[in-house]
Amino acid sequence: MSQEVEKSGQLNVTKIAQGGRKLRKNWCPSWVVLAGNSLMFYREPPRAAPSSAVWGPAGSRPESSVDLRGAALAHGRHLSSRRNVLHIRTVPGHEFLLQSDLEAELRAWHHALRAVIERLDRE
Ligand code: I3S
Repeated sequence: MSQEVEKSGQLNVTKIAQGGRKLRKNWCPSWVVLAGNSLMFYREPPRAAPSSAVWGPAGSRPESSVDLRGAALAHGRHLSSRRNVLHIRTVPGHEFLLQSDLEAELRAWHHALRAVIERLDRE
Protein backbone atom coordinates (compact mmCIF):
# COMPACT_ATOMS: atom_id res chain seq x y z
CA MET A 1 0.00 0.00 0.00
CA SER A 2 1.33 3.43 -0.85
CA GLN A 3 -1.14 5.64 1.01
CA GLU A 4 0.40 7.94 3.55
CA VAL A 5 -0.24 7.17 7.20
CA GLU A 6 -1.86 10.19 8.83
CA LYS A 7 -1.78 8.80 12.34
CA SER A 8 -1.32 5.55 14.22
CA GLY A 9 -1.45 4.60 17.86
CA GLN A 10 -2.98 2.68 20.71
CA LEU A 11 -6.65 3.31 21.56
CA ASN A 12 -9.47 1.50 23.29
CA VAL A 13 -12.09 0.59 20.72
CA THR A 14 -15.55 -0.88 20.69
CA LYS A 15 -17.90 -1.41 17.81
CA ILE A 16 -21.43 -0.40 18.77
CA ALA A 17 -23.32 -1.00 15.53
CA GLN A 18 -22.93 -3.11 12.41
CA GLY A 19 -24.92 -2.11 9.36
CA GLY A 20 -27.21 -0.02 11.54
CA ARG A 21 -27.86 -2.87 13.95
CA LYS A 22 -26.87 -2.12 17.55
CA LEU A 23 -24.17 -4.34 19.08
CA ARG A 24 -23.23 -5.05 22.67
CA LYS A 25 -20.12 -3.11 23.65
CA ASN A 26 -16.83 -4.96 23.93
CA TRP A 27 -14.03 -2.50 24.71
CA CYS A 28 -10.61 -3.78 23.58
CA PRO A 29 -7.20 -2.18 23.20
CA SER A 30 -6.35 -1.84 19.53
CA TRP A 31 -3.53 -0.48 17.37
CA VAL A 32 -5.31 1.99 15.11
CA VAL A 33 -3.96 3.24 11.77
CA LEU A 34 -5.44 6.14 9.78
CA ALA A 35 -4.29 6.11 6.14
CA GLY A 36 -5.84 7.05 2.82
CA ASN A 37 -9.60 6.74 3.18
CA SER A 38 -9.38 3.97 5.78
CA LEU A 39 -9.28 3.51 9.51
CA MET A 40 -7.71 0.13 10.33
CA PHE A 41 -7.73 -1.80 13.58
CA TYR A 42 -4.94 -4.21 14.53
CA ARG A 43 -4.92 -6.51 17.52
CA GLU A 44 -1.32 -5.62 18.39
CA PRO A 45 1.06 -2.70 17.92
CA PRO A 46 4.02 -3.13 15.56
CA ARG A 47 7.12 -4.72 17.08
CA ALA A 48 9.70 -3.12 14.77
CA ALA A 49 10.65 0.55 14.61
CA PRO A 50 7.43 2.56 14.34
CA SER A 51 8.56 4.30 11.14
CA SER A 52 8.94 1.00 9.29
CA ALA A 53 5.93 -0.72 10.78
CA VAL A 54 3.18 1.84 10.76
CA TRP A 55 0.85 -0.62 9.09
CA GLY A 56 0.97 -2.94 12.07
CA PRO A 57 2.85 -6.16 12.71
CA ALA A 58 4.86 -7.20 9.66
CA GLY A 59 2.83 -9.15 7.19
CA SER A 60 -0.34 -8.92 9.22
CA ARG A 61 -3.70 -7.75 8.00
CA PRO A 62 -5.90 -5.52 10.06
CA GLU A 63 -8.52 -7.23 12.16
CA SER A 64 -10.99 -4.83 10.61
CA SER A 65 -11.02 -1.74 8.46
CA VAL A 66 -13.61 0.91 7.63
CA ASP A 67 -14.03 3.35 4.75
CA LEU A 68 -14.21 6.91 6.10
CA ARG A 69 -15.79 8.40 2.95
CA GLY A 70 -18.95 10.19 4.11
CA ALA A 71 -18.42 9.15 7.72
CA ALA A 72 -19.78 11.20 10.62
CA LEU A 73 -17.49 12.07 13.52
CA ALA A 74 -18.67 13.34 16.91
CA HIS A 75 -17.90 13.37 20.60
CA GLY A 76 -19.07 10.15 22.16
CA ARG A 77 -19.60 11.38 25.69
CA HIS A 78 -23.33 10.65 25.56
CA LEU A 79 -22.57 7.06 24.51
CA SER A 80 -20.16 6.04 27.25
CA SER A 81 -19.26 6.66 30.86
CA ARG A 82 -15.59 6.72 29.81
CA ARG A 83 -13.75 10.00 29.35
CA ASN A 84 -12.31 11.17 26.03
CA VAL A 85 -14.53 9.23 23.65
CA LEU A 86 -15.02 9.72 19.90
CA HIS A 87 -17.92 8.31 17.90
CA ILE A 88 -17.58 7.37 14.23
CA ARG A 89 -20.48 6.29 12.03
CA THR A 90 -19.73 5.12 8.51
CA VAL A 91 -22.06 5.27 5.51
CA PRO A 92 -22.97 1.55 5.74
CA GLY A 93 -23.99 2.11 9.37
CA HIS A 94 -20.97 0.67 11.19
CA GLU A 95 -20.37 2.61 14.41
CA PHE A 96 -17.29 2.69 16.61
CA LEU A 97 -16.22 4.38 19.81
CA LEU A 98 -12.54 5.30 20.22
CA GLN A 99 -11.22 6.15 23.68
CA SER A 100 -7.97 7.17 25.33
CA ASP A 101 -7.22 8.12 28.91
CA LEU A 102 -4.89 10.75 27.42
CA GLU A 103 -7.03 13.74 26.53
CA ALA A 104 -4.41 15.26 24.20
CA GLU A 105 -4.09 11.99 22.32
CA LEU A 106 -7.83 11.69 21.76
CA ARG A 107 -7.93 15.31 20.64
CA ALA A 108 -5.14 14.62 18.14
CA TRP A 109 -7.15 11.68 16.76
CA HIS A 110 -10.22 13.92 16.50
CA HIS A 111 -8.27 16.50 14.45
CA ALA A 112 -6.64 13.88 12.22
CA LEU A 113 -9.93 12.06 11.53
CA ARG A 114 -11.79 15.30 10.88
CA ALA A 115 -9.10 16.41 8.40
CA VAL A 116 -9.29 13.12 6.49
CA ILE A 117 -13.12 13.06 6.43
CA GLU A 118 -13.24 16.69 5.24
CA ARG A 119 -10.66 15.95 2.52
CA LEU A 120 -12.71 12.95 1.35
CA ASP A 121 -15.86 15.13 1.32
CA ARG A 122 -14.14 17.50 -1.11
CA GLU A 123 -12.91 14.76 -3.47
O1 I3S B 1 -23.61 1.85 27.10
P1 I3S B 1 -23.66 0.77 28.15
O2 I3S B 1 -24.47 -0.39 27.75
O3 I3S B 1 -23.93 1.30 29.51
O4 I3S B 1 -22.17 0.21 28.14
C1 I3S B 1 -21.56 -0.55 29.13
C2 I3S B 1 -21.87 -2.01 28.97
O5 I3S B 1 -21.73 -2.38 27.63
C3 I3S B 1 -20.98 -2.91 29.78
O6 I3S B 1 -21.16 -4.25 29.40
P2 I3S B 1 -22.28 -5.23 29.98
O7 I3S B 1 -23.59 -4.52 29.83
O8 I3S B 1 -22.12 -6.40 29.06
O9 I3S B 1 -21.91 -5.56 31.36
C4 I3S B 1 -19.51 -2.60 29.57
O10 I3S B 1 -18.73 -3.40 30.40
C5 I3S B 1 -19.24 -1.14 29.83
O11 I3S B 1 -17.88 -0.88 29.59
C6 I3S B 1 -20.10 -0.26 29.00
O12 I3S B 1 -20.01 1.10 29.32
P3 I3S B 1 -18.94 2.19 29.01
O13 I3S B 1 -19.54 3.37 29.72
O14 I3S B 1 -17.65 1.70 29.55
O15 I3S B 1 -18.85 2.48 27.54
